[in-house]
Amino acid sequence: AQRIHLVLGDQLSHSLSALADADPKTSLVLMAEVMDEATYVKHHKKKIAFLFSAMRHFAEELREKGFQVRYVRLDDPQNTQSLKGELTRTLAESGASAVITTECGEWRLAEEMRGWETVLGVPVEIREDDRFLCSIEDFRTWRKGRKQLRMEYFYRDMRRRHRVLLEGEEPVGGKWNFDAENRKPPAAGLKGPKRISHKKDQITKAVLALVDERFAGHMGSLDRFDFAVTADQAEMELQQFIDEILPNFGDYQDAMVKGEPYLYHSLISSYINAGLLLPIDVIRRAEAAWFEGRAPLNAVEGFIRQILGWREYVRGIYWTEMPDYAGLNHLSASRPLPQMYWTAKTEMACMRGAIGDTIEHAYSHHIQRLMVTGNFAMLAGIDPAAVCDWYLAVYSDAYEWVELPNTLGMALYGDGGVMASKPYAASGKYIDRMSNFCGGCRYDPKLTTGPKACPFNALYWDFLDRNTEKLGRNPRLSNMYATWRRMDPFKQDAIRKHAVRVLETLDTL
Ligand code: FAD
Ligand code: DLZ
Ligand code: SF4
Repeated sequence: AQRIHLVLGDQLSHSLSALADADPKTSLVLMAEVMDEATYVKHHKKKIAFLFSAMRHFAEELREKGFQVRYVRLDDPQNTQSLKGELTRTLAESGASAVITTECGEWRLAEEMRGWETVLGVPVEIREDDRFLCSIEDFRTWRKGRKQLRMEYFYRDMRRRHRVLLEGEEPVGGKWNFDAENRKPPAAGLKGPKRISHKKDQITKAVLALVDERFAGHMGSLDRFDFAVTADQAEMELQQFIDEILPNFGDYQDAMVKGEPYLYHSLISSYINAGLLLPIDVIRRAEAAWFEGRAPLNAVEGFIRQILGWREYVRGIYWTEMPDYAGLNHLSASRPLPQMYWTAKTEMACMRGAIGDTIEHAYSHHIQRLMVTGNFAMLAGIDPAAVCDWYLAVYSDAYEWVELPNTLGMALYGDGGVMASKPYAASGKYIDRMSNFCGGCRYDPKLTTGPKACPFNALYWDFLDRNTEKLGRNPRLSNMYATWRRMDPFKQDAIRKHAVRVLETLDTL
């Protein structure tokens, strides 16, 4: 072979730029399962199993298309366990004289890649990842000169640029954003539809055995493994979503129900992020469902906004803010991550539910990530680096380009307002309104102090009080600060004291 085309674990798309000119005669496609990538954080077992199985299936598909593929398994005795090591070995054994790849999703690896040409001694071409709908350069241009970055304006530009849900130059339905119609609390007895569980083939079974053996100390169990591991299977899930689930997506986007990890969410983030589905295809399918009258606009617009808006926006923020972004800690939070994040052992029913889903499925839906585990970490002043490492490890869709802005910026306000115009801080009252967790909880969302008080409540006021200097002038918090200031000083004092007790006993809540 003359050229090596390196395909990473989250680049499993046949249209990948690194494969654009791959030629069965002169190209060698390299894919490698390596400990470096599997352990830079302790990824959830299901995340590793999903990726390894999807990688092995993708390699098979490439072989069927006639490509030469060198696929290095984790337990291959020759495996150097690093991407650089595997490239070095492959170059030496194949005599190839160039490497081609697609830009990767994390700064740490992108930095390393910039040095590969020197280390490997051959040209290394790093191509743009054109599966995204906004290039990093376009995002840089978009944000230039803007004092405040807001997703909404970026999203409108993306709608126009890709001509999505437009009538001439205007948004269909007369509004760009139907978010106000996407905040229904769950109706009593709300249950999500039954999801597809894919049959495990020999490849998946072998991967599950490997992961079970090699990653025993990582979070999660492999007992039930339902993931799609090929583009065809991911397509089945997308089809089910568009036909049966999307019509309700809008209404229940922010709802939380005990024992219902998925509700009306799409579960496609792991597939889009790994390359099994392309964002533009997903968007067009949802758009068609509206044009054909199969789903209401608040659902379709809300869903498209997540993918064409938020997903591209956070990626742009990541690459234009890194590397400093990862070290930001605007609220100087420094407490260690409570043990409950690893065990789900807590009497707080909402935390037990959200973390329990995470341990079981390597998934928890957006509002649980943001308003339960994220909100709690922010209110309790947990060290953002520890929180970000947790999110990066435990979700099957987590790569730093998407995890970091969502966690540090959106959930923790650790970037001081680059991502969000105010902290997404909320007390137990919000969780009580949007979920049915509180009914089965040892704590009471209506109480702020005393042994039965919901820990979110005192922490909420204490968080505002503690951070007055940094947050007190934010106009979007002025009502809350006014309420706090009007409160009887004895009550304020009792709340502060209760918050201290909560913070001292985080591991026993
Ligand atoms: P749906 O609710 O069905 O949404 C549809 C799609 O929109 C998703 O598949 C995803 O591709 C996209 N999307 C929705 N919200 C976001 C968002 N905020 N940012 C980027 N894309 C979005 N998403 C990840 O893909 N990887 C992560 O590591 C990740 N970490 C997060 C950490 C925190 C603290 C928070 C608050 C959110 C995080 N998200 C992350 C965003 C979001 O929670 C997930 O994309 C979503 O829960 C995935 O489930 P779904 O496919 O069922 O999504
Ligand atoms: C997440 C992950 C894991 C667990 N394992 C591998 C691997 O063995 N080989 C590989 O090429 N990629 C893996 N990945 C995905 C990479 O970590 C991902 O490509 C980078 O973090 C950049 O996004
Ligand atoms: Fe969560 Fe508080 Fe409700 Fe318990 S009472 S479920 S801790 S919000």
